[in-house]
Amino acid sequence: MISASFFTATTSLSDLPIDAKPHIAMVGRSNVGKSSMINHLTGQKKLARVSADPGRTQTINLYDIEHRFFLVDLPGYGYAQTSKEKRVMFAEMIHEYLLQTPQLRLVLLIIDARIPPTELDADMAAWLQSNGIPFVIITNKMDKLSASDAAKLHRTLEEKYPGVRRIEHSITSGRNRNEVWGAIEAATRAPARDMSITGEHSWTAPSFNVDLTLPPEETNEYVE
Ligand SMILES: Nc1nc2c(ncn2[C@@H]2O[C@H](COP(=O)(O)OP(=O)(O)O)[C@@H](O)[C@H]2O)c(=O)[nH]1
Ligand SMILES: [Mg+2]
Repeated sequence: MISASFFTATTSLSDLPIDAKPHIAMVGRSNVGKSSMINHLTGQKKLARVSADPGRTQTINLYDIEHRFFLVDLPGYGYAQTSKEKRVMFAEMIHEYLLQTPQLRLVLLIIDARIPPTELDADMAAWLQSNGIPFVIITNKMDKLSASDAAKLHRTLEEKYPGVRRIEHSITSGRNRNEVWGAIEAATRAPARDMSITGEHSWTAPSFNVDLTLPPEETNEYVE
């Protein structure tokens, strides 16, 4: 078992811990599976609140993982039922967090495999790229896709995001859970962000070719 616990929920960057523990953040549209991902990765079904009605997470939520690093659940973007003011506020909060958190090592950009990448997803990917923030694209809910649709999605994403690492993922089937852990673990070992440089290419992307540190019995054992 991985020891994981809720650490804090806040809307203000000044409330975030100032220690050096790395942050790994999840971004993506509402309902894409960010909170589920935290539960799935930690094997604790009730750690993060998963909801049938989207747009619930309105704070920056930190989860402490083995006192080594934080998984960070950010508010989802693009949920139409949220008021315009709130959407703008969330977007500002997310951008501010991503730009100003020295401990941030990696963003998991989670997209819904069933829905072709939306404009908001594309905007987020472009924004991360232009700010030199390392990210991987996780196509979640792959269990909902036929083999031919999966092949189509693969081609679309290859074209749209050349050179960006992608992980095909499903919480329901447990597919590639270890690969996500591998990316996270590698990122936690990457050098700290240099906050003195801003703008394009300010930050060296962590390398991902690091072995998993999880014991083998942890592999894909999650069942819903
Ligand atoms: N079929 C399927 N459903 C998923 C998967 N991941 C998440 N879900 C469901 O998607 C819904 C939204 O999940 P949630 O984690 O609350 O999304 P969030 O808004 O991004 O935090 C929930 O009903 C989850 O059970 C997956 O891989 N496959
Ligand atoms: Mg959520």
